[in-house]
Amino acid sequence: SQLHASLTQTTFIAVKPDGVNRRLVGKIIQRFEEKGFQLVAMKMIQPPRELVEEHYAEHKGKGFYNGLVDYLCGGPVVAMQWKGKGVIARSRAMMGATKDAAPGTIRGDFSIEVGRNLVHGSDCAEAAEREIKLWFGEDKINYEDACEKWIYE
Ligand code: RTP
Ligand code: MG
Repeated sequence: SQLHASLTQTTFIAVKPDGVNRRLVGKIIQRFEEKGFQLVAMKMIQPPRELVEEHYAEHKGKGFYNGLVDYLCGGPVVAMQWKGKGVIARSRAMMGATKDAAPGTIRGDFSIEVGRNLVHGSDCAEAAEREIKLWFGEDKINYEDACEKWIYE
């Protein structure tokens, strides 16, 4: 069905090292859960430099690139896959703009600097697919269709 198809949209969201070190992981996850999105995969890693360079390859050569890579591989990152209707665009809206994020958004409420902005989210379907492969590889975590058994005996 069309509803089922829309529910299969999945995005890559990461809590960056400032979010982890500021103890904001729970709060950030809670926002996406409360919205109605479903957490389908999560792991915490300190990403190797090569992974982060590839993740932000589109920004290579820009003035902020080296600092950006230092920042993201400078501590633990909580890497996640989130699923739901319109989750790619809607989670980006919930994160807030790159610059001067509005109050009510995660960045707008909890961060001041563009280079300490707590969260990453894929900006389109192609990026989501690429980033999920990059961060999770072939680890295919696919429990969502079987989750009823954790509610009903
Ligand atoms: P992200 O990829 O981390 O979700 O952030 P974004 O889409 O909102 O922003 P993007 O343009 O992809 O930039 C990636 C990260 O680079 C830093 N940045 N600094 N100084 C600057 O002008 C500048 N522009 C971007 C931010 O940390 C941004 O999250
Ligand atoms: Mg981006």
